[in-house]
Amino acid sequence: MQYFTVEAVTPREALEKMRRQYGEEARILTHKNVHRGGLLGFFAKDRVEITGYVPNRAYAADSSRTQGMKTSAFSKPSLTQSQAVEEAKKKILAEARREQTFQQILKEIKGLRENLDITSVEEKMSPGIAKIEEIMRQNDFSKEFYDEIIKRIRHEFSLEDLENYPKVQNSVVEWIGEKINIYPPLQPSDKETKVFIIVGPTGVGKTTTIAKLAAINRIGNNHLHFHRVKIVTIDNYRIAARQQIETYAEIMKIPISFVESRDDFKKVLALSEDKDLILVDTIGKSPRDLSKLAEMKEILDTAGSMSEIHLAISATTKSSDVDDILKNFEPFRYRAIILTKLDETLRIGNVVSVLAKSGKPISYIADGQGVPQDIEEASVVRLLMNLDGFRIDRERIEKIFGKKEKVSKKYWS
Ligand SMILES: Nc1nc2c(ncn2[C@@H]2O[C@H](COP(=O)(O)OP(=O)(O)O)[C@@H](O)[C@H]2O)c(=O)[nH]1
Ligand SMILES: [Mg+2]
Repeated sequence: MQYFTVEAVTPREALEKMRRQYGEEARILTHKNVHRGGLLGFFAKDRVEITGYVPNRAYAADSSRTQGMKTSAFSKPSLTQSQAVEEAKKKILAEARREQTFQQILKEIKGLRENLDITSVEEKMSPGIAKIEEIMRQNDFSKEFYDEIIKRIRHEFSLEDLENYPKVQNSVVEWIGEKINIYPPLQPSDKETKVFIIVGPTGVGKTTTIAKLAAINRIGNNHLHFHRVKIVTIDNYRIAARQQIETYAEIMKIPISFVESRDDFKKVLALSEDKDLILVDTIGKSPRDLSKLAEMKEILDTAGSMSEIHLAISATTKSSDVDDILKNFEPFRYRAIILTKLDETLRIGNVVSVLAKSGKPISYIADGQGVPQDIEEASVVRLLMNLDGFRIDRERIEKIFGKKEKVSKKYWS
């Protein structure tokens, strides 16, 4: 007995192939469609597979003709033959079972693929999500940041609600707001002298911000203002860039001291006990000059617990640089970020993404070169208003995050 498997594209071709190879006596046992090729069943081609056998010619031919009687007396060969057929059946059944398992797996993969297709259909069906992603990208939010927001949309919105774009947008703006941390502004204290220090890269607006803070806290009409303000400039690079701040101090009639070393600073602090606010400007070259930064830190440490350090960062800085700056200045243990030059960019996603990740709060926002009007206490509302592409419902976010007015209004009206 000879078993065979024949495969072809069509049933007719398979049959012809079987006849050609195994003759007229070939018998078919199974006949099925199979998938061939492709990857995990994808792109597979359908083919026809025939399995069968050719009866043993010695028995078949002989028994039917010349040795008819003899053969009938020989039960053994016919038994062997039926055993063989049984075996063939078993083999084919086992094969079929394997095939069944394979088909099952194929079915599951197909199901998986269909699920995937459904997801992409869902994505296609909610242009709202695509639009949110696009706007967030335009605002320079990091991928990590907007992926999280989109995940949250998917999680919290029903398919029906997803159709309501204004609603989705309002929630997204609110969630971005939740990620922004705010540090409270300077408050005078009866008991002690406050030392407010600004560090940060060159050119971000530290000196300008010190002048603005001096002005709004010294001569603004806010009843909470400090009465005795002093400016100290620490210049451990000995760059002697004094004129800019000296001019401001002169106009505002605020005393100013220049300090180059730890001892200098100690002396100035000791002589300033009568002041209730000391604003400290620092001069640096490159934040990568770590030895100079270490020296600066040593000088600033002199102020000890009286002091709080804020790090100035320009809103125009790209996110990888913001990340570097946050790290380089980490030894200063700054409490908060002063965000400068907000007027120079419509994209604040970069800074918001990095700050959200680091958890650092923002204390002040500077949005122009004007001293003193272009500064305000940081507020979530102010930052959200700066987002580009979203229609911001100001009343709503003020209800959630608190109303904030421009400082110039608060101090100068
Ligand atoms: N557009 C804009 N320019 C600013 C702002 N703050 C400071 N500047 C300008 O940035 C430049 C550097 O400022 P400066 O205070 O000297 O930076 P510093 O090196 O950090 O002390 C100056 O031309 C400032 O007028 C701001 O909020 N917006
Ligand atoms: Mg400066």
